[in-house]
Amino acid sequence: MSKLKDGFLWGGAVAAHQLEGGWQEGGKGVSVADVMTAGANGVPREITDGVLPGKNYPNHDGIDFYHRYKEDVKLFAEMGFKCFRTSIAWTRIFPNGDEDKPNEAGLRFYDALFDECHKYGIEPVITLAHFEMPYHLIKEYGGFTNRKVIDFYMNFAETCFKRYKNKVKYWMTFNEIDNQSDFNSEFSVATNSGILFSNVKKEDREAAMYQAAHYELVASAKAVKVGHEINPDFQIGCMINMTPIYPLNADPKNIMLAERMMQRRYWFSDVHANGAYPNNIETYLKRKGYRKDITDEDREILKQGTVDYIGLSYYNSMTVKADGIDLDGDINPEEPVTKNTTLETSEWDWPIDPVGLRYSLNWLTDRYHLPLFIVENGLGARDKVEADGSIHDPYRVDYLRAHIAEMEKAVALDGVDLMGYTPWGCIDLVSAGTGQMSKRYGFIYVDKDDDGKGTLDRSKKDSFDWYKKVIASNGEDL
Ligand code: BGP
Repeated sequence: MSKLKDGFLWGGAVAAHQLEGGWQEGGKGVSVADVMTAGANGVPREITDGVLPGKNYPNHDGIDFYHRYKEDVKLFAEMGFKCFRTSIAWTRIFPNGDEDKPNEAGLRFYDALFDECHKYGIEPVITLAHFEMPYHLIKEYGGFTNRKVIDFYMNFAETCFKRYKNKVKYWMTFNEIDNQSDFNSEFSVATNSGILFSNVKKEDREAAMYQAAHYELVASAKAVKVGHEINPDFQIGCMINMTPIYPLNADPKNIMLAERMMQRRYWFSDVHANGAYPNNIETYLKRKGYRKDITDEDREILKQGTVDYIGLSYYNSMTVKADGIDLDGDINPEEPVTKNTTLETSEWDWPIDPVGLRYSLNWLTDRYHLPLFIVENGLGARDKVEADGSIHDPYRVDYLRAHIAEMEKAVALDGVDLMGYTPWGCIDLVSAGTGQMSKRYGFIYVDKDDDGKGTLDRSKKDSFDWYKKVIASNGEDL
C-alpha cells in the first residue's frame, strides 16, 4: 500500500524568469530578473541600472519555454506529472507594474499554457511573485519599501485570480519570502522586495528589509482574502525556503544561536500562518526601531488572510557556531555559518542532508498544524552528454531517492500531512543564484551553455525514466 495519499501532487517546479525567455515579446516589461547579469565562477550576479549594452543577461532568453512550452509540457506528461509549478511573470501582465489595465497578450500566454497542462490532466501550481517584479516599480517607487506597491501587487494578484479562476486552484503569494532574512545579500533583498543596495545605506539594510517584508506580508494576506472571495475552492499558500539551522554541537551557546537564527528566519511563515508576529520579533523590532509603519488595519488583515498551506523549498541544512558572536548584539546571518563535517556537499558546496527534510517536515507540522507542499528540492550538478547523446545522472537520482524516502517516513511514521512534491528545475534552466546554465537540476537536458550557445534541443537524462517510475508507483518504487 502506498504511504502517500491518492491524488498526491507529483510534478516538477520552475519559475517564469528562469525559463521563459521572450523577455520583450507579447508586450512584456522589464523585470528585476532582466537586469541581472550572469555570474561567472566566483563572480556573483550583478544587478545593473537598467539593461546595459555589452552585458550578458541570461534570463532574457531562458530556455525559450515561451515558444517551446507545448513540447516541454508533453515531456512532463510523459513522466506522469500530476501538477506543474511555475510562476506568472508580473511584467507580462503589468509591464511597468503601475498601469490600470492588464496586458491582454500576457494573459493569453498563460491561458494557453494552463490549457496545455489541463490537456494532459496536469494541475498548474502557480507562484505569483517568484523572485521578480517590474523594474519600474523598483526605480520609481523603491519596490516594497513603499506601501503603494501593495496596491500594485493586489492589481496583479486579483487580475490573475479572476482570469484563471477556473484553470488554477493552487497558488502561492511570494517565493521564498524568508530568503531576505539574509539582508546582506543584494540578490536576496532585490529579488524578494526590490531593495537595491545603491538606494539603501549599509547600516539601513536590515531596517529596510523588515519594513518591506511587512508590506509584502500585508499584500500576501490581502491576496489570500481576495482570492478566497473570488473562488472559495482556491488553495492559497505561502512559500518559504526551509533551511533548518543546526547548532554545531551541544554547547548551549551554539544551541541558543541556532534558535535565535531560526527565529529571525521563520517569523515570516509565523505571520503567514498565524496571522500575527511572534513575540520575539515584535520585541526585537521595537528594540531596534525597525518596521515603524504598521497600522491596526494591517494587523487585522494579517489575521484575516492566513494561508491554507505551507509551500516549502528544501535543499540543505545549515550549521552554526557561536564563537565570537554576541548573542545579544547584531547578527550578520552569514557570519556564524560553519561546515557540518557529517554531511557531504554538492559541487556548489551545499550540504546534502535528506534527514534534514524529515526533520523540517516534522518541525513545520508541529509549528503550524497545516498541510505542507514540498514545491522545490533537488541537486544542482554539471551533466555530461555522452557521444551517443545519453546523459547518465546517478548522483541526481541518489539525491532525490534519499529525500523522497525521508519524505515518505515523515508521512507514514510521523503523520505529516503532505500535499505533493515538485522537484526543482524539472527541465534545465537558468540558475537563480549563479545565472548559469551549467548548474543543472533537470530530468530533461537543454542544450545551452553558460555563454548562451547551443541548439536548445531537449533530451531525456537517465533520471527521466527513474522519476516516471516513482510517480507511476506513487513513490513505492524508488
Ligand atoms: C530557490 C529558488 C529557485 C531556484 C533554486 C535553486 O532558491 O526558488 O528559483 O533557482 O533555489 O537555486 P540555484 O538556481 O541558485 O541553484
